[in-house]
Amino acid sequence: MHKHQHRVVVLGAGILAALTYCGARADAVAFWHFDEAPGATVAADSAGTHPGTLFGSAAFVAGGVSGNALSVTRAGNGYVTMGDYFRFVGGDFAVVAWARTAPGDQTPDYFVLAKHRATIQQGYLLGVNVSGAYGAVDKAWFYQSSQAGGEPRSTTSVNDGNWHQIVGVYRLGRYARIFVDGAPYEDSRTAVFIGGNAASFAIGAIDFNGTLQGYFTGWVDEVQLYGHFLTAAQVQYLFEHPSQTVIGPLGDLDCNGAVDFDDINAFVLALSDPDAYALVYPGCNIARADFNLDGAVNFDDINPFVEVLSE
Ligand SMILES: [Ca+2]
Ligand SMILES: [Ca+2]
Repeated sequence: MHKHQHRVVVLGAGILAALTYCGARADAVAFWHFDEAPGATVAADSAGTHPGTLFGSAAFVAGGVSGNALSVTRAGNGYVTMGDYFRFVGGDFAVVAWARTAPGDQTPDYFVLAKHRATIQQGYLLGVNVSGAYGAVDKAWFYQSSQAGGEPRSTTSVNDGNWHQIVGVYRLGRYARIFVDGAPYEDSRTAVFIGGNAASFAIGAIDFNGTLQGYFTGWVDEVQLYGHFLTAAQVQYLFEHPSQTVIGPLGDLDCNGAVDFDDINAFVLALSDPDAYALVYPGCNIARADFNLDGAVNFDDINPFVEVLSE
């Protein structure tokens, strides 16, 4: 690894000019803005092909973190479901949501989003407050098919009545992390293998043996799913730009779906000779080398790239 790091720095010194790219493509697999008008019953997916259907008390309301938002109540069995998609078994993924509760609401078993069948250790979810031995009062947590205690928990309290960005990032064989309101991450746990299940993916509900039940009272907005990890800088960017998306996975410069040492040569080529990079890796997005998200691929991206490889 030291040898590889050395090569990055030395070959990177050959850069003559910084490359500026444009038109970065959105790589989210799903994105629900919940900007529909009050009275509508379907939430459009602006990034993919999985609209959500509103049930019970679920409704579009004004006052979201960006445009309108989704309002649900547990008493009214309100939730939105997209069906059995987004299992994210055997790979990296990230879930991004904005949520808001009434001030001081410590009701247990609040689920902002979930792909989980109750009582079976599989799937994933973003929770608020406690749920059995999982989670913590006032805090957000990211369930990753682990036993209690294996779920990263936020340090920030998220039930103060304000909007909070809650992000779970999962890297297979590495870590599961939770972010609240941008970078840095607030907790990190060893990744557990995500167990697949047939539960419907839902906002504000979890599955009980095939039947969804509303388990959140509050507001949810700008929910995004990614089939790759997000960096802390990307989470921070989304915190500052809730209605936008980011690309990824950053660092996969040879476009084989993994971010590892095999990307070092391609990264060096992207930095030193963008035209040659485009020829060698046709169809690959060179913006995956822009780790600090400043619109340029240059020296400043080397250290964050090395960090992603090593952590
Ligand atoms: Ca919105
Ligand atoms: Ca950059």
